[in-house]
Amino acid sequence: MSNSIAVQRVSVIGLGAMGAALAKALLAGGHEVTVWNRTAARAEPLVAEGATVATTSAEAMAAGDLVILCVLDDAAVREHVEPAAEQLRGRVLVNLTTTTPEQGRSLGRWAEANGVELIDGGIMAVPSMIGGPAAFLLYSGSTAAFDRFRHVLDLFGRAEWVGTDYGAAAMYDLAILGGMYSMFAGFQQGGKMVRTTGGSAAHLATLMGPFLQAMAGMFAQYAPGIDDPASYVPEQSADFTAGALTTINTAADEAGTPSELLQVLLKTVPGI
Ligand code: FVH
Repeated sequence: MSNSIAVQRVSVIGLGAMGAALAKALLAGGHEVTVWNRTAARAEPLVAEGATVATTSAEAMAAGDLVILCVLDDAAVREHVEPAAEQLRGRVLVNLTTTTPEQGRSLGRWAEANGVELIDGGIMAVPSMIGGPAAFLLYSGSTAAFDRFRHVLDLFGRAEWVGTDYGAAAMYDLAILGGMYSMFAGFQQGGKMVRTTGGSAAHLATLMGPFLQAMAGMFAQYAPGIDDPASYVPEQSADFTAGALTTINTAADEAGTPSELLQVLLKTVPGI
């Protein structure tokens, strides 16, 4: 390991598929890693790679200057964090568990009341991507803590700071996932439609994929319509968009593959 990067004492609580990948990245980065998991056997492969295992989650928290939580949900986070206020005081807690923004803010209030510096995070990767070039993670909350430990967090994937609102990382995370699920719902609907003409979803995938990639390149052009609608001049009018969606909706009805999704999309056209 390079002398320019200080070795940190990092604890990882939760060794499911994602927590184990995070712990491995920390070990590969040369840090002193303490781990804990509710089902103890899941810690064994990491101990073989050099991690120290703690016998309780509170013991693991006390062992790290940086404490990373990656458990199932907010309820599991609170179950382990609240009784360990003493062990966490003065430490930096990074919660990479998926939660809602309000749950992130509530944990932020708890952290401030208990002398804990909180960074709330969202992981935009699957476990096999951790540490690779395509992974990025969203962080919000304590700027000082983020600046202090950014070099460690960068081991997981590109660290993207989104603001001091403890709920911001979760909001960006869920916004991105919402876009992803909308895209898959559109592909599902399109696949049903082309099959009525003797086509296939497999063929559609080869056409829709590159087209949507090109369309995603236009997000930046559309962003002012949301950030500053008063001064935004759309490339295509609301009437054009509503007309296109009406035609798609009619085609779906004619094909016997009607979709509430298309009707909902029509309702999202501004001014229609
Ligand atoms: N896996 C993924 O692709 C996604 C990518 C985006 C972010 N998510 C979030 O990461 C959190 C953990 O996900 P995971 O993939 O590691 O999930 P599992 O493999 O199912 O492991 C769950 C771990 O949580 C532990 N756990 C559950 N309940 C409790 C509890 N009450 N107390 C302590 N630990 C608990 C569980 O322990 P065990 O079942 O092994 O004893 C696992 O360590 C999650 O928020 C994703 O949304 C991953």
